[in-house]
Amino acid sequence: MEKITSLRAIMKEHGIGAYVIPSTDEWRNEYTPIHKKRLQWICGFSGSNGVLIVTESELILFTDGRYTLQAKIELDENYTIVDMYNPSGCDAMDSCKGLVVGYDPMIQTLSEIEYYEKLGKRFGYSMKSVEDNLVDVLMGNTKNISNVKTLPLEITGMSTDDKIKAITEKVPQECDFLVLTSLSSICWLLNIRGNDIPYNPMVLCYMILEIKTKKIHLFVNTSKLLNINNITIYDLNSFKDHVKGLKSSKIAFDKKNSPIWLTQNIQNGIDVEDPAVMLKAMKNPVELEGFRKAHRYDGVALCKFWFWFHKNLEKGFDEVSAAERLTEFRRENASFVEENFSTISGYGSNGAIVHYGPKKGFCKAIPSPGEDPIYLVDSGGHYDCAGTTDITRMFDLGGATDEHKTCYTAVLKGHIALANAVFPEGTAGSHLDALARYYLWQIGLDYSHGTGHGVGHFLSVHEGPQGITKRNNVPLRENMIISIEPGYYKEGHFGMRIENLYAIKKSSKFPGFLEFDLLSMVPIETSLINFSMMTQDEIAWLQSHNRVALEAVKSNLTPQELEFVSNRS
Ligand SMILES: [Mn+2]
Repeated sequence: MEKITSLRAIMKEHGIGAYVIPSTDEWRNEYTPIHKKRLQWICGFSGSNGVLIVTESELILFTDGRYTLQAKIELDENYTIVDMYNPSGCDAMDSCKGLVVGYDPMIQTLSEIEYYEKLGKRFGYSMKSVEDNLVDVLMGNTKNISNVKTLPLEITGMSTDDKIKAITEKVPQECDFLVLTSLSSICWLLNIRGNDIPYNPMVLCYMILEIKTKKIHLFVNTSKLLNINNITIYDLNSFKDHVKGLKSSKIAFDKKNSPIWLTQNIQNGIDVEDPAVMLKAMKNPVELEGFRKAHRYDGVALCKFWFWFHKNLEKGFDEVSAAERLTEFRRENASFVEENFSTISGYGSNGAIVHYGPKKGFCKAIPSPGEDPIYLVDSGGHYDCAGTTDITRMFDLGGATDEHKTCYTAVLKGHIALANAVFPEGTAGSHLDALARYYLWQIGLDYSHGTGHGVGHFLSVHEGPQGITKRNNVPLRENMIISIEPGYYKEGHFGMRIENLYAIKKSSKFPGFLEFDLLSMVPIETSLINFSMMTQDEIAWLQSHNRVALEAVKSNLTPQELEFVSNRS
């Protein structure tokens, strides 16, 4: 409570009665670097999604259903814990009645502050932008040094010069500058990577581009000289002063996705969609080749893990040690860099928790009596060859019931229906989403997450703008990468999800049409299938899928591993 007491004193100095502390950072990272974990530092809550409102007398933590239980364990009785997605959850803002509520404008976006202000009208408080981050004032020195490396053309397939040229063409002619605040956009554009953030090989930075001269001003804390034309490097902390120094120049920036500070401080702003987003979503041939290579490497690791899992069932292990073993198999490949999210290793009822992350000491032993005999593993890796993978498979521990098989088969049929789809150019993910759900719907089942997401090239595993969801209206285009991952979750029992990544390519059958091209190289378990539910075409798809995947990995498997995987698929 000492930290909270000190914070309240600083709040008073700044003339605010409440302060907003989100779990995310200035770049909206889901995985925040350690020195940006302000929420955890101030109160001890370690969940990846939360907002703490500190008033003079109260402490209110908003989080989602994944973390409410964890919050109760990590926080004491002084905290009120609120489920942020519960419709009545915002009633807790009544505690701010009559107060001035401060926030850090580099962390919050315009739409978030508009939402707080809307609630403020209802609950009688007002919002105030506070330039200094008050938690940073207490934490002291929070400067990090970025280890920046540049990627060669053999991996990126496009030089920074060419990328800069391509994006400047997308910025309105009258603009003098373009300000970029998205890490994945900047890292892609400059062909740089780093290790500031867990799971995402990016560097903490901002960028200002002079449109006419194509001069690059990069704000990053590094002592390295970067071999990039036209670049000047500045201290990360000087970004705001530089923007202010541009005064009446015409400055393009993505208003919706940038810190609200830019909207508040740029006099002559022009709202543009971040021009790098669409360009980086459509992979070039070199990037696609990197993806294919990474998927072959990753398939080997998954197949070895699959064999290991079954061979060690008798001895037993747990969800965490299984996830660790999978990482070791990935690490056997010299090109493996790191995982791109924390492995979801869920056995039985834990498989039904969509974002489950096992913790040592709290996870299930495998096998355990009374558990449903299904194991779900969703994981992915970054490889510096370079590519990014994301895959979900289920393993059968033996003794699956008709219900398990019916659900697994419905999920698989949905996956196949979508993966097999041929669709006209201009089709968006929202048009295709129902294909993956159709067979589940016909037996009264569904899943509450999206069906597919874009994937970054050695950046972030979740990348827009495309997606296969009920709401995503971005047309799917050739050379985009997307996941297909329908699932079904029976709370308290089991979870099912079959996920592959695909590249989108021109249809081989019809001009003007597109189709999916398989990237993932991991056979699909067949022992959980109810074959009487499958059509001949579906069986043919599955056989071809498993044959292609096995062919890609077999030379790197031992005879025992190969025999095992062949028998299971
Ligand atoms: Mn995924």
